Amino acid sequence: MSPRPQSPQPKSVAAEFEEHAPQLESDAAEFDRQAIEAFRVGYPDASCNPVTVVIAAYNEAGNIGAVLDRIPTHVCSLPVSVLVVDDGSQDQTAAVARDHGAYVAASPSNRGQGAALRLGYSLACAFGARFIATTDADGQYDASELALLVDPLVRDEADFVTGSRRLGLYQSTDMARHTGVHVFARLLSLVARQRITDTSNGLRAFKAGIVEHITLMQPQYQATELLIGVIYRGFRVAERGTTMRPRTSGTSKKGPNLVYGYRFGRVMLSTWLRELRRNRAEGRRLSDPAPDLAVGRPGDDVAVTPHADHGEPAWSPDGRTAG
Ligand SMILES: Nc1nc2c(ncn2[C@@H]2O[C@H](COP(=O)(O)OP(=O)(O)OP(=O)(O)O)[C@@H](O)[C@H]2O)c(=O)[nH]1
Ligand SMILES: [Mg+2]
Repeated sequence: MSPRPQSPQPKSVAAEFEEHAPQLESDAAEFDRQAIEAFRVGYPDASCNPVTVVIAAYNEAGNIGAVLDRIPTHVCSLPVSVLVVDDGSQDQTAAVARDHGAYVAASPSNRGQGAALRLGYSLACAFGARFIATTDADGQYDASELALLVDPLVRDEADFVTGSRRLGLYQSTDMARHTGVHVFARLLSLVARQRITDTSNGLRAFKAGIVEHITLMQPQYQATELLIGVIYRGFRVAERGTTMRPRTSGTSKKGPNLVYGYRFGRVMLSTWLRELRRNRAEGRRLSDPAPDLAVGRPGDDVAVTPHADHGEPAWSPDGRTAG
């Protein structure tokens, strides 16, 4: 009698990660290099202002214009640039974003929000941003609150500031979402050994220098990879209460709640294992301080002025320097 075929053992999350990570990284890095080159050709005079808002947008033509119109020209007295990363939208997302004054990095193939943001961070750094902020293209966040997040960076009280719907306002009636946000925040607080109340808020700001110290490999569910990476590198993380509304129009790209929760949890676990191992290999402890960050570049003469007044001027086409 021939032996029964053995069904393959399911791989652990860590094993799956180890197997796919190097390939993903090299392919993605090559894609990013080409996209940065294409951006340079498209915008030969490109230069990012000290605060650069990076927005990943996919099929958001109905929302992106209004989102861009609400981004202030200055945050904490610093001029703002906006960079939209659109990868393969089938609608007019890129054209609308350009019309509303943003730089647009557009590529034909869709890779996911995480890949788009990673490319946006690289571009923002390469073109001179000192503080990178993010928001979403679907109108869920209030860009007038960006100053709340940039202010602790400018004052050097934090390196990374994330919005928190639980400390602010969460206008969702979806109880599963409320529960998910709560549960993931508890889990992350445990492994981070500090209180985190919102692990997936898309409104955030951080010192641009952080980018070179963290590993970003997740093509879609990026929020928790970024947050855990920053915490495990020892950077100072702060939260500020912000507003989160239902999206203005269109549908979520993250799938129904169960799928979203499962994939989000998987990314959280695999990132935690990765960062834990990396710290062990380097002999680092969670409480060790982060590498020094240079805010600004040599020869950069823009003054960083702490600014207590959060009233920001409204967007005006003349005031926008980007695009
Ligand atoms: N460039 C790019 N952007 C994406 C992609 N997927 C999502 N985005 C953008 O990322 C932002 C967040 O995506 P959403 O689908 O709203 O996901 P979410 O806000 O995490 O989840 P919801 O609460 O369900 O809305 C939006 O601005 C999307 O347009 C993608 O594949 N490529
Ligand atoms: Mg959304």
